[in-house]
Amino acid sequence: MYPRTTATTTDYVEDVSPGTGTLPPRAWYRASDAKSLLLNGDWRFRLSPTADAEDDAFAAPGYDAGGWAEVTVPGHWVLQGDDGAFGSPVYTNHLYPFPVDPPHVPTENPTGDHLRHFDLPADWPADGDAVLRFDGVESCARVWLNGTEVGTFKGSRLPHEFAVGALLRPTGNVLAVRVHQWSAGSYLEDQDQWWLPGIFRDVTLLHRPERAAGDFFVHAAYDHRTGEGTLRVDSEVPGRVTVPGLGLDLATGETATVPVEPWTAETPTLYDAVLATPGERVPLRVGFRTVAVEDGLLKVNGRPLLFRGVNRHEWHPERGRALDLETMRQDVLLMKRHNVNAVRTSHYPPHPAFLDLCDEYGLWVIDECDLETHGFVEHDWRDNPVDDDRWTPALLDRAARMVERDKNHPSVVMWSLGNEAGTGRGLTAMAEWIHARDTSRLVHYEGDATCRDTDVYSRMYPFHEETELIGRGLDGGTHKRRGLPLILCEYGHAMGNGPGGLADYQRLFERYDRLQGGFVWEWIDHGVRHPGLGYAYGGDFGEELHDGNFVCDGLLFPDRTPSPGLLEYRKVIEPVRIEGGGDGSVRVTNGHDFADLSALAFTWSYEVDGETAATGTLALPPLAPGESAEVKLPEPPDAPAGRETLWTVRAVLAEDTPWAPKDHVVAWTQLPRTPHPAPTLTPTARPAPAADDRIHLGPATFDARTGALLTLSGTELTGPRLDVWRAPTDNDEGAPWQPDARYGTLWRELGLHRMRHRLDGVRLTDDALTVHTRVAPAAADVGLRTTYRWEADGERLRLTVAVTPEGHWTLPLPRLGVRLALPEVDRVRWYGGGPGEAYPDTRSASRLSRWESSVDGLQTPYVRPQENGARADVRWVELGGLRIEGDPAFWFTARRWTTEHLDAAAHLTDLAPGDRVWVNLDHAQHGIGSQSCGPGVLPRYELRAAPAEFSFVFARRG
Ligand code: IPT
Repeated sequence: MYPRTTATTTDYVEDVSPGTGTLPPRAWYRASDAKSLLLNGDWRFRLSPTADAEDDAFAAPGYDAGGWAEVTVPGHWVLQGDDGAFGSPVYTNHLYPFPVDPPHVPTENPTGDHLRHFDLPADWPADGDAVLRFDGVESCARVWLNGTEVGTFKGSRLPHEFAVGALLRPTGNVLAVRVHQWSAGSYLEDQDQWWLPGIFRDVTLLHRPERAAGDFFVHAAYDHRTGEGTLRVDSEVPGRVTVPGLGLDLATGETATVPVEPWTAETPTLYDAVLATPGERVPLRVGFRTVAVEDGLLKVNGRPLLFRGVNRHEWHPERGRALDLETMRQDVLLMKRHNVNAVRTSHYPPHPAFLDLCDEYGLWVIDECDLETHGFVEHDWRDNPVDDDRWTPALLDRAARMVERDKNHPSVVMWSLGNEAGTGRGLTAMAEWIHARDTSRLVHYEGDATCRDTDVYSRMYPFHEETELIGRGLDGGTHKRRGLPLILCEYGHAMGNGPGGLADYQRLFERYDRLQGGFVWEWIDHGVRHPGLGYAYGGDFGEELHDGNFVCDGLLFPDRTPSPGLLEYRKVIEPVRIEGGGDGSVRVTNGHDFADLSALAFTWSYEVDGETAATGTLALPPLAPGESAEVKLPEPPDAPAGRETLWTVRAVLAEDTPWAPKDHVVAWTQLPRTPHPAPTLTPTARPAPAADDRIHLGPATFDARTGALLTLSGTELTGPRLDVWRAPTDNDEGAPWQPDARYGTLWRELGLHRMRHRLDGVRLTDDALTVHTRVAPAAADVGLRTTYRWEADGERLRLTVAVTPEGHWTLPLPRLGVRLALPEVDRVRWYGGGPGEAYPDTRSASRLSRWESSVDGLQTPYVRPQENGARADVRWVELGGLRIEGDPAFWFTARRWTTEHLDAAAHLTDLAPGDRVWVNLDHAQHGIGSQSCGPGVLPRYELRAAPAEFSFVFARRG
């Protein structure tokens, strides 16, 4: 390095050390009887293009920042300037958006000077000390109070505290914080997310009375054999611990064993307690539980767990990673309501209040350290900081800041060293430090294939086949690994339409004890609200390097509306299994790990042609976890012959809970009784050529030359004709690194988006009009011989489509059916699967009933537009004056733009409704899979080109 000539020192920015002047990390708690002052709000703000553009004069009392802009703290400045006045977000998955030369960062290093004036409240005690706490600043900060520098720090999603009592004044305090976007710390924070600089979590001034609580560690174990909990609170400052609910009053460091209700994610019993030191009373909530790996299984309180998890990044479409408490609570409530029981805090410790919510509502947590060095994979992991001793202090600092902050949460059952950081001595050092500091939890790290440093075997995105092999213990691996359970820390990539194949994973998890579930990637789309684009993703801010919409791969849309993927996941992981039992009965299995079924009520409804004919309740014994029972359904009421009948059985909440009201559906199933009869039509009408080059057949007219349907019951139509194309989904497109076939590309190469329709003949017989065609793409020697046979009675028209593939088809088809266009459609009513979309491998949540929607309401707003909105198992649909019945049941899709428009759109705002509604009636669909980062469509969900015949009966809506 050459000495710099500027007056300002910025050496700390590229220094690998974690910082200077900070206090040792300690347990976090929301509040105590000690005074505190939240310094969130409007701060004065000045942005500079480099780290050293400005000196530190701004930090001195009396500095006039009147001309500065303002930002809201907590916040990211790049999300706050008007029209990018403060720069813009940058999205890369794993590429560093700067040259890789650790620990150096670019000269262009956006630097935000933040200024806040504050007075102490009148009742602020004169004695004692004070601590200034930053809960999260990206990526490097230098802090002054009243003109005196107190220190610097890195570790964006970790707390940092400074002792500032000696610097405080009753009034006119000046807090100055200089934040650099890039620092040595950026090399450790290469997570797949937006790069978003700023003070994005709370800033708090805490009064520290004489002999206030320092660090403390609540040890609260549960012995399932005795039903007793053992409590010991180790405290840096000695004091007493009281737990009124347990009649406990003990000294810190003292152990007490008493009967307790254990804490589990299903039964999150917390005991209010107080830690009282001479100077402070800290309210605690104690949850008793014991985590261990025993007999090769991850157990809590002696019972194996099954994770039904999600990976959660912190995200808000306007505020980025600056989340308020209500948004955090919304996440927790949404998880609980969707049967999610676990969260991996990918890929950094969350706002600490989130963990309070996990304790309170009940979620298992893998708390992950703020560490990822994924970009080094591009350079064969050369210079990877986790394998370079110079960086080890920074890694240990990160591990300690996480563990010390979060160690008193019963919800946290595992510490994760980080994500995608390769392997190295630094990781081992972290694991050793954590194991020594906290013997009550397990250590996780997916990158450790040998499990040398870890207590569970963890994988991301293994295919079903391999997952099954691991379940059967046939995967080999080190001696240690063979004795460990598997969790999938990431699977089911929820990018765009999908993920498909979740039910297939769940079946494996439930079959093999060693498979203890997983965490879907990921909870929420990180779309940024954008005036012109709806939601922006990578590249929308003109980034030089970016990874497009790979940042939108969540089970929630950016506004937290559940996507069909979440509804599918909820159904797949429901903790109660309801199946058809023997003759007229239903078999219920309690799939919880801890709770019996006493919180649930069971109801049945008997449905005739999709309408409820009778309802009632079922009495079930309060089954213990793992137990099953069969209960008889009542004698069904009489239904006229020729009607489809079925039972829907539901498990609902018997009472209001903290996370959902009474009657919330936790699990359900449908048990068919009598099938839907196929529509019948006796062809009585004769095709009649007319003078106007038209053929009349029953209620329809056709073009005599082409055989194309022109009108039906007076309504003008375009089509129907064969359609095999869909706007490729993110999973069709696949990830660039996938070794397997990626159909989005292969389909386009073959030309399935530009099929040509050759007319081979129009034939009239006594009772039918038959149109012979061959449908094939230019340049290809494969095709689909397709005949359309039209028959009618006086009022209804039947189309029978017969398809015979010709040539050697190596690719599956995206879909197989017909497409037609109708004039404006108002409401759509159907009897079939709903309410939401479904595809062959994402159809668990599709429930047979009668449904109604607008056309717009049928669309699923994937941030990057793509195939969506199909309804499965449709018996009939009514739209635009028509009623269409299928034989067999069909898939139905309707939208106000064509598939080609959908395919061309990059954002939702590119989709402009036309004057017609485009309807696909599909005999079959290709599955969805998870190939945007994981396995493709499983063979049983592929749509292989094969001879097929299907028909539709069209009539005027009654
Ligand atoms: C995996 C990452 O851990 C996660 O952060 C995210 O990027 C995910 O992929 C894809 O969205 S890493 C990948 C190489 C499997």
